[in-house]
Amino acid sequence: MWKGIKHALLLSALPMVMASAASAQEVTMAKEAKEAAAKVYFERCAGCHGVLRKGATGKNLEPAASQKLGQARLEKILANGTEGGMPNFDDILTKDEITQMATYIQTTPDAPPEWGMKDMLASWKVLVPVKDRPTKQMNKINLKNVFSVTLRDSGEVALIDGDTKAIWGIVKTGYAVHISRLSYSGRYVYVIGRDGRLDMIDLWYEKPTTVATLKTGIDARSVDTSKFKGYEDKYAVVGTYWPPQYAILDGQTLEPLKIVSTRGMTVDGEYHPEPRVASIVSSQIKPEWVINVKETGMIKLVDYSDIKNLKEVTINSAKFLHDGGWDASKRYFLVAANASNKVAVVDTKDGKLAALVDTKSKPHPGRGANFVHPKFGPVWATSHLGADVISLIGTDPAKHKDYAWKVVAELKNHGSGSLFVKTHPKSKNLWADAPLMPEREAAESVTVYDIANLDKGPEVINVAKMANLGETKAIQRVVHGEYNEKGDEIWFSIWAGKTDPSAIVVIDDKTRKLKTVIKDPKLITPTGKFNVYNTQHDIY
Ligand code: DHE
Repeated sequence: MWKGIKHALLLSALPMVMASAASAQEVTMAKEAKEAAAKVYFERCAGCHGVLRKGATGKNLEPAASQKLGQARLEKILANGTEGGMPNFDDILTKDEITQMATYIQTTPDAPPEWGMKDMLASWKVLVPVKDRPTKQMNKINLKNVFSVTLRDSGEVALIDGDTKAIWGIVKTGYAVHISRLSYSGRYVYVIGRDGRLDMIDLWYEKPTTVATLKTGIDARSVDTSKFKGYEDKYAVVGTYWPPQYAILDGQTLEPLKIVSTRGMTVDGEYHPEPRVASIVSSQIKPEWVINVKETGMIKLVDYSDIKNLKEVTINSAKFLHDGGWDASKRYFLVAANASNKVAVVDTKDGKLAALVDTKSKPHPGRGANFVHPKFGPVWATSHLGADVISLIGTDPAKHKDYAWKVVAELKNHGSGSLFVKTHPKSKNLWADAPLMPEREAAESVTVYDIANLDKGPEVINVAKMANLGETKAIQRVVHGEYNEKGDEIWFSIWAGKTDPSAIVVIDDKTRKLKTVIKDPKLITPTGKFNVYNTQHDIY
């Protein structure tokens, strides 16, 4: 029954999995209340705590753990959040929803159904066959400077012309759509929804047009494409949270070709039933994807040159793997193992773990930020969910051996609760947000450093004020900096409530002054922004 519904997850009617601990009491809820809470849990909580509530970025919420905290304490945590990065939900959920959720997480979790090849094939639609698609670009847009912008709560992406700042098109996508990635050629945008729906948008039409769609699972976060010479635009790969697996797809039509389960043993040697696929990146030096499995702490190097006889190298790292990016040379991939307070470094040339680097609490880099430090040489930066620190890690073992794979400097961020850092090869600035801070001023601001003069300290800029949207009850969280193609503008999203006005603030990178504010009633809860050229070429 999960198959037909995208996000109304009717957990209560499914068979129970085993009770998690003998000490836990059986907490029950009325069917309707449980269904409503299960839906909210899936939409708001499962990402961090897992469908089976075994914990990852968030804590274990199986009954034995949650019942120890008890109803009143759980309600308080849900309403106010915690210093450890759990957001406050009092401006998102009603009081009743918070009460229900506190009860729901004391009940026994239920396992959703599987999603295999038959389900995928039944959901697969090629809306425009390859032979009927344009053979040349049919619009005059500078495609390299288009931004695919997640409109989180409307389940859409806005394709914005980065030159004119006009919305070129708005395309319906999956539920609470998460990220966009580009085909090697830059022609196709692949957009993954949290409900596992993948949409493939062709930028060669007069208006951006969805040419194929596929439901890849029930819960998903990541997608990428094949980028190695000879495989350009050939494959796409999607990682799902539920079921825990990845699927290799035809890059032109999204036909599912192969599904690989990620269930198995953790780095501690224990079986995990829900090892979710977190970030995926595509190598340009080998026909290979780096697939990061959150709960097991295993990093898979998947060779796609022969998908019938698929070769996987499995690298032990640390738990729980989340997001990450390439170093400037694109040989090393750095990924946050956020619950271990570490960044794992994979050497994709040698197919080995290069290092596990200790960081402050819960690193969260997005794709990170690469620049040349005046003293330490090439470094990659991450900010943190659990600390007001931006860590710089040396990435050049050839010429700066003493600094490689060490935190060489820690810069102060204006808050913890940070999600993304950003710079650009042509920029002199390093930016960091802190949207999950419970305090309005911090969540609405960003920190910016002059890379050549880091000792000078940061400037903290209130970006929400620049947008001038007026007062809203919800915090106008400033999230996810993304550069334009030239690297002379940085764009930030203003992420408030679903019915609040939203905007994208475009800042002149050189002067750090407002350039323009993109406002439109159709820009509903913009969050991630993916510049075509920078995403296509992994520039960050
Ligand atoms: Fe994300 C990237 C998972 C919540 C915005 N997010 C990622 C990636 C993963 C992930 C695994 C890496 C994908 C890749 O590179 O292949 N995100 C999760 C969660 O599990 C989590 C914590 C909870 C959830 O329920 O989903 C979560 N993420 C959020 C948000 O609430 C954010 C801030 C707003 C939104 O739109 O949902 C958000 N996540 C993003 C963005 C990226 C991302 C913008 C891509 C960053 C980049 O620059 O590449």
